[in-house]
Amino acid sequence: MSAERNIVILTGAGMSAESGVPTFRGVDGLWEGHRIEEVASPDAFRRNPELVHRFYNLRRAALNTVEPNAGHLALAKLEREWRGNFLLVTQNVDDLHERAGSEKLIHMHGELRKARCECCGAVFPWTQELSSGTRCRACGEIGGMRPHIVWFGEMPFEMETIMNALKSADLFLCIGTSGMVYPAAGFAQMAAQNRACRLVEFNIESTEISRQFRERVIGPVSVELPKFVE
Ligand code: BV8
Repeated sequence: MSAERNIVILTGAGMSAESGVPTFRGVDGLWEGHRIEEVASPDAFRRNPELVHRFYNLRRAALNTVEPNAGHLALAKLEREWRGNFLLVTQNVDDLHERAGSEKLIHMHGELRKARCECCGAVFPWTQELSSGTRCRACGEIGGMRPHIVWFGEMPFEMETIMNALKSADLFLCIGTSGMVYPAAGFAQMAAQNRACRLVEFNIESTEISRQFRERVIGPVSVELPKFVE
């Protein structure tokens, strides 16, 4: 592996595509005829909570039918063998990285397998359905429970930790993301401010941010990541 010391990895929906988790733009960003940006938003939740609950209940249930792929396993192996600072930031809300063994992991857009109470702020591991009638186990209120997911217009989680890691990264891997959603789409530019940082993009096609990478690996993550990690 490389001589670099501090690695930051960003993954997107392309990481889980070969596990059977549909990407966002692969279905041209539509779900049951709705634009995903319209469903994954606080306004949509206020307007039609049951539509939004259904969107996430279906995706949460689907997690029981998918498995990590060789790309997830390669990143977990890289973390075990890495001697410097290691941080894996995922935009994905599935649990495939942790099921593959990744530990130094930030879910910047939240997690399908967690729920949050808007009344008291408590966050719970969550595997079953959520609805407007779900009572909060902490404060007992009904109507405040929501998916612990970052919607469009909401601040992603642990941004300070991510920014600090990017500032000192000398290796940045950008994997399976179309580079269309900010602030994640701006991470390559931030890493590149350290001129000594090596940036590598892994994707099956060109993206909105490909021009920011001197190194690009074209191919599916399940093939290319195990080769890169060897
Ligand atoms: C924020 C959780 C501010 C939900 C998600 C106008 C211009 C610029 C920015 C904006 C703008 N208007 C609004 C914004 C900001 C907005 C944004 O960026 N909008 C976009 C649409 C323009 N961003 C936000 O709102 C963010 N918050 O800015 O907050 C703020 C500041 C202060 C205080 C308060 C607030 C929040 C964004 C988070 C939204 N939530 N996820 C859910 O999942 O249901 S985003 C969601 O979409 C995903 O998490 C993911 O991040 C994104 C999809 O992107 P990708 O992961 O890249 O997936 P995609 O399908 O697009 O691409 C897949 C790629 O994989 C492809 O390139 C494909 O080629 C590749 N691939 C496929 N198969 C493989 C593969 N690669 C390798 N191997 C394979 N086998």
